Amino acid sequence: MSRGLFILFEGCDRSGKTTQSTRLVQALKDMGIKAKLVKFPDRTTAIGKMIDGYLTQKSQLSDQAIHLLFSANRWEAMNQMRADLESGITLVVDRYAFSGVAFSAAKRLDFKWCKSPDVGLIAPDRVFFMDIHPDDAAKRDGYGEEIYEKREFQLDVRAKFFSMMDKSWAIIDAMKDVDLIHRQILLLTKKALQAQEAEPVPIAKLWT
Ligand code: DGP
Ligand code: NA
Ligand code: NA
Repeated sequence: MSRGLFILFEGCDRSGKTTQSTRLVQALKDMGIKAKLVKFPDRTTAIGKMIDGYLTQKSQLSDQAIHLLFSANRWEAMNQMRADLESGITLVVDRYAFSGVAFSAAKRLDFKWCKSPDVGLIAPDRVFFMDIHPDDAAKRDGYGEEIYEKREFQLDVRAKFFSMMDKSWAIIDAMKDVDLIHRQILLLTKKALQAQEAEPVPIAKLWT
């Protein structure tokens, strides 16, 4: 049995990642493919609760401390994610280490320093970047409730994401119709699954 794929959604806030990742998992399951949704930050763990307190502005933490907590929140999920991939489950992940670097580097923390705690995490096989201009994102429901939802900052975050892209990334126009985006993403995911079937690639690690 072949391993599952690690499909990642990244993007600025309110770009539709949660909607699209949820729909993708459902579509894969409907096709009889084992799939699971994973969301970062995972606010349910002890570390995740500290992150939630920071994001909702109930507590304060230094830029470095929150950066390391976000990374730890990914590391604490690694064993389960590896086990799932090895057992043939395709993981659809909503945010990951690229968010970690983009958000902290946008605060002017050193780019290399930002990457270092996430070195060695499982690498995604395919990344969908939900691209939205922060001016358009700001018009969406609930915008501005959390600490990072400010225009200038999101512009910086978007630029940082662009600086990290490689050929495993696809830029998705997040302003398009929700169903259209879903079909585009499903098609790209099917292609990735077929490619993995034809020529299996082992699980890789980040930034090595
Ligand atoms: P979300 O639950 O996807 O809306 O994410 C919450 C906020 O946290 C959002 O503004 C993006 C930000 N974020 C996600 N991951 C990280 C990370 O690893 N580091 C930092 N600094 N921010 C992150
Ligand atoms: Na958000
Ligand atoms: Na989201």
